[in-house]
Amino acid sequence: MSYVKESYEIAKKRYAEIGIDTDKAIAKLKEIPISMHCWQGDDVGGFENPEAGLSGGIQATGNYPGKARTADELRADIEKAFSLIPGKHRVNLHAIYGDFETVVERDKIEPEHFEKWVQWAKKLGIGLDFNPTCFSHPLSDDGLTISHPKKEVRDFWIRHCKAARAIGAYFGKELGTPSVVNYWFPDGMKDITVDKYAPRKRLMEALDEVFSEDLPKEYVRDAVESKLFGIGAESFTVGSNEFYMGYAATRNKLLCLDAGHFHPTEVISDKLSAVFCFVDEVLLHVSRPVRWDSDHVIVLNDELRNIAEELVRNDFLGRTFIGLDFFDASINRIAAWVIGMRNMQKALLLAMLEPTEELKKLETEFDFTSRLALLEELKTMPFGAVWDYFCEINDVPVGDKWLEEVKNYEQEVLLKR
Ligand code: RNT
Ligand code: ZN
Repeated sequence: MSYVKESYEIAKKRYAEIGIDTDKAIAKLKEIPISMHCWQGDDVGGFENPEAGLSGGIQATGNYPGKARTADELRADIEKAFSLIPGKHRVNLHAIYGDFETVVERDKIEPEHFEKWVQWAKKLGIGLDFNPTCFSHPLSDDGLTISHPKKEVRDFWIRHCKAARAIGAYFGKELGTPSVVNYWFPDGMKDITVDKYAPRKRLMEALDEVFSEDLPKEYVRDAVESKLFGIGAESFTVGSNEFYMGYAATRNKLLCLDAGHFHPTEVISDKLSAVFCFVDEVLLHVSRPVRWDSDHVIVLNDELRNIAEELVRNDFLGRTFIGLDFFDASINRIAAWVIGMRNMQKALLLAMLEPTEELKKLETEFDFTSRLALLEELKTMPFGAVWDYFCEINDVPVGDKWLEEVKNYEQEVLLKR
């Protein structure tokens, strides 16, 4: 018996003492797909126009070598990352990541530009999610896109969003699993804004137009994503949290909560139980805010654990689509994916290894002493042994062994680009 299995057997007994079945927890964890965002692989550059840079209130910093320059390279990198992450997951694409042979305007993108992604997803047996790209474009230079005062500009972005939605529906139909299409717009203003109502009304009307066609839920789900501020849009954001909370609730859309899009002491873990009172389904953009940046690689910190706890404790997993959203160009990009994906899974597993019913009972009995004592004792339970075993039985490296593989791939593939 390997020491991983041996440690697991002991851990299993320890958890059994507090009424937790570790075999059940790891079986459940295996069934939770996480949508891995393609854009960590190339710093949100895309393949529409290799010369164009990232703009629109978001910024990738760093110049670590080896980023994917083509869709084929990106697919190879994603496969490498997936080979180091336990379970089966999904890939989240942006509209600028098509296999374009010539320059295709954003309002002219078609399913055919994403056919190669679909063939690839079929080969891997995974689902695909999608996003219109409403930044890094001449028609986003004013800082307003779909809420722009000029009708021609608004109409362009409406056409782009409709085209993206059709591609999502195509993914859903082809792959037999609904594609979550997420709409985020950088629209906002740098300085004191006089009229905040007009752009918000324009955003509302434009979105109603984007969603005017009824598409089957089995193919596509629409999600809307709020933000507090962006670089160059420090004073006003059209698509604020209140705006999209109201929009999602009244239009029966998914609300996308990005962990990096709120005031520094505000956390999405606390919002989930409120949002789920009024909205059926939620998309998560799990991310990590640091100062001005909302997109650092996620680490296993308190907030990540709290998000997972909320999902598990309240049985929200069936109503939640978990996606990641970060982009760090200063470290190996494949490692960034692997660290983030594995951390999300660790957080979920930790939450599944909690005796929630018992804790809830203590809380209803107002026995806050026992609640605190138990929560603190849980922190030193042998979680690591369960996680290692989960990796081992899912044929991915245990512990930091995955890093060796990333370093080899860096030598053999990334540094030759
Ligand atoms: C930006 C939003 C958005 C993007 C991606 C690339 O602040 O979080 O989700 O990060 O669409
Ligand atoms: Zn996001």
